Amino acid sequence: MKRNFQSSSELEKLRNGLHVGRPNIGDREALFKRINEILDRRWLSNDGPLLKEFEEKLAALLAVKHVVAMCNATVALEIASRALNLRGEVIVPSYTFIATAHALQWQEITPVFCDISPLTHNIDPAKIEQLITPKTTGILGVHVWGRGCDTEAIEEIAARRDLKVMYDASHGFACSKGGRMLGTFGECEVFSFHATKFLNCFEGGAVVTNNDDLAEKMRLMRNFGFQGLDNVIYLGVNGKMSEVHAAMGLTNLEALEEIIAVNKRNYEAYRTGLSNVPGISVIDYDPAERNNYQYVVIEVVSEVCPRNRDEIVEALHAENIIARKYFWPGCHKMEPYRSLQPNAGLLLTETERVAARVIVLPTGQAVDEETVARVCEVIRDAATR
Ligand code: T4K
Repeated sequence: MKRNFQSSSELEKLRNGLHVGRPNIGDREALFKRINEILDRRWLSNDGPLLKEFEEKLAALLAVKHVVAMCNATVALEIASRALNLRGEVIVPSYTFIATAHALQWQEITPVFCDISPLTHNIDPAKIEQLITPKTTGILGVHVWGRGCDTEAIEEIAARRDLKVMYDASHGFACSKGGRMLGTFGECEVFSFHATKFLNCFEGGAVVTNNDDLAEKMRLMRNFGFQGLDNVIYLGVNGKMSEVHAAMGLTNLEALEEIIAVNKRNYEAYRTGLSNVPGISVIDYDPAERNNYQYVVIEVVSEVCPRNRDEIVEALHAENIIARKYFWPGCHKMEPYRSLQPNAGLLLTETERVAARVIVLPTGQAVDEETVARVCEVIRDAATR
């Protein structure tokens, strides 16, 4: 079990509630057919045919040379940063899921937390240079909510200061930035295919890159460093994606446009439903870009709204709507970072402000317009009470 729940009734409530992150699921028959074929073939993991097909389809969709699928994005981040030879310190936003920071710290690389822009929720390039020290080897940007980072500014700094750039694109599958698909920026980018993500493989992730040598190195690293049957040439781990996970990914890939349409419908219904609630705003997605609309994110501006964010979340939870406060309180306020870097918050003013006002609402295939209307009603009621 991931967490210690306060009581069995809390656990029960979480089981039955309306959740953020209910999985999107494609055609079941297609999935079962693929699983039957896996069983018939008796080839369950280790570079199987479905894994190869999944990697090829993703590469074509993203217009990128290499997709190296892995067991999850956390391991993918670890393998990618190790393959890039990142060491010492890496600049990263604190406003992200804890896995981004942990993937570095796990390898004894210090995540140096950079503040974000309150407008984009992404790392603020104007605050990067002041954090560079002789130990800095790279910048790890995160495309939060699938909205692309300011890749141009980040990569300009990196080129000038001789740093490597990689991105955590866990939220950004099928999204674009400046008309270019996320996945094609920096040295490499990492996607998550966790159950709660836009494209899910139950569990899964991938590193995508146009760099041939890097791709080859990561393929070896995800399989213990084996080159051939008896020869290990790198320190490696078991980062492989199994056939059943690839089967789920391929099946959901076929439902991609359908899932985007449902997410967009819900997103627009939320925008309409919350349009006149004082102090509540729904974050924008640039209509000129490709967006997956996987996250419906609202901000509670307490100067305008009579209730604060936590009171609104409490009201939603009381109605069994399990809205989330991602990414509160920020990585720098979680262990081991709050002990290792007790003063990091001094430079993270916008991170702390944004983390204190964000609520992520339920969406995806499990949510219909009627449900959206109910969630909006609870928010309206709580915000104006
Ligand atoms: N980088 C970024 C920026 C990320 O956001 C993430 C993951 C990663 C890296 C690491 O990716 P992976 O290593 O996981 O591939 C959830 C997800 O578990 C996590 O993958 C995700 N980000 C994060 C934003 O959200 P938790 O701990 O908040 O929630 P969790 O996993 O308990 O699930 C949330 C809710 O979803 C549950 O309360 C109920 C619902 N749910 C979940 C699962 C697994 C379902 O309805 N069905 C399910 O099968 O992290």
